[in-house]
Amino acid sequence: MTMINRRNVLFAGAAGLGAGVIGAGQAVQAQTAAARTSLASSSAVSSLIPKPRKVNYLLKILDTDLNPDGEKSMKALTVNGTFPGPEIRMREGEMFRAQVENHLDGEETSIHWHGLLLPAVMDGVPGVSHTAIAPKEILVSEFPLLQSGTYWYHSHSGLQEQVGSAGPFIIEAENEVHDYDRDFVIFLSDWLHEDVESVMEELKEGEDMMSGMGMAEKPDLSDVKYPSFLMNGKGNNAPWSGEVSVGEKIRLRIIGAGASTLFKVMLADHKMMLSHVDGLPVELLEIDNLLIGMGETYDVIVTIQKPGAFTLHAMAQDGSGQAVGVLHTAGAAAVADLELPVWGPKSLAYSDMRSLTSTVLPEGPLHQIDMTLTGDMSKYAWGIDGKPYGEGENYFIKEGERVRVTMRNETGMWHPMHLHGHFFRVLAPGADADLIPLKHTVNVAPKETLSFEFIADNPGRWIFHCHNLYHAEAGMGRVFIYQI
Ligand SMILES: [Cu+2]
Repeated sequence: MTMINRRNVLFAGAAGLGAGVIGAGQAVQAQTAAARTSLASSSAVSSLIPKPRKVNYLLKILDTDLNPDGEKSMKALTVNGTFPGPEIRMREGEMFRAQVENHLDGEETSIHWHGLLLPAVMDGVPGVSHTAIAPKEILVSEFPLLQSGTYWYHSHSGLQEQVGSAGPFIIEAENEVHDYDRDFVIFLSDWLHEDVESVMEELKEGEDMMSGMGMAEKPDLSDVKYPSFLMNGKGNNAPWSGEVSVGEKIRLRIIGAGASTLFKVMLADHKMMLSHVDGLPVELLEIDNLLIGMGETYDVIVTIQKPGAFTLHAMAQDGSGQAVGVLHTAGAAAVADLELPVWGPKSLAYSDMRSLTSTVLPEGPLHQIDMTLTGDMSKYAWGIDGKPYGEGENYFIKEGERVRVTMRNETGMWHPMHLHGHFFRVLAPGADADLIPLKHTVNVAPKETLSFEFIADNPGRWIFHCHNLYHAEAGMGRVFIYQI
């Protein structure tokens, strides 16, 4: 009591007298006490703020020899020595930290977190969000997980994704909407028996030969003829399998990780209930099969109907082959049926999918962007509006705008167009306009015109590109740049 009274008196006296020497000293003392108080209280508060669990993943990009189909050992580029790379499994709301190390010999690399809502500088795209990771260098990224669902990661440097630099990224939901007992990740990819750079060269060389011969544009289902398709990194010589029980509800987290292959997927003897689209939950929808483009993810829930072994078929869209896996009950041999299946009548369409709540965008100024997806197999000059990435105009948008993009695909191929850092509404004809599910990748069919819209709410620079790796490498991409 005595101390406080004396200090108050002295302080009051100093204030009354002006900046006297003694008074000033006392004032400093008082301010220091106040600062201590406020520091003490802020640390008391911060100790009350819940700290999200932070998990670090050490991801080493390595030169590795792989032989996933048992036919030929190939020089691959892996994350931690395996293909697919390690499964990242986190929970919604946690902090994700990745330490990506480039152990390659003289080659740059990168890792992009596909479908994640993150700060632009963490997006992992050389030349857009940051510079490439040089040999012997480390890039640390850290961001909170604002969403849940099935995603993946892959290199965003050249053609590295084709040769193994990719893996699943699963974020379990705080509150799961749809009931299931267990999940399996189904990572679908295509695999080469020749050097990927020479495949790209062959595609480009086809150009001169074909244009020289005056060949007209032909319909194209695929760019590259693949010797093998893989499910969870396994070929048909030793397919992936998972053991299940009758009555069990199995969630299949299907990831379209082909470099240039769309897959048609079905499970023998079972209907599939579509449950999630590009990571996010949707209304359950019963289907027989679905087409998944590069960069898309679909989750389906299947209820195991009877004892036995059931082949999960993922046929390359051009019919040139399939990846297979087996769900089997105990005691049933995990033997895959390598015949192509009867697909069943109900195929998934964008217009069928319904989100759980309205996705109608808030009112706001509309920024319309029109683009034409251009190119053909004979010239192999894929681009937008006839120009490749780096030559065409980028798209300048402003935070808060409602952006609508209309893509006119004048080519004979599918283009799964992927926008980083955002989810959008695909304005598919016939869709329930209120309940259009949010996606980050939209598969545009040959000769189709399709629009999507989103609110510009994640400032920075974001790449938008075809997720056919060879089309992207040839130049089918642009950057969305937020202007201030
Ligand atoms: Cu494309």
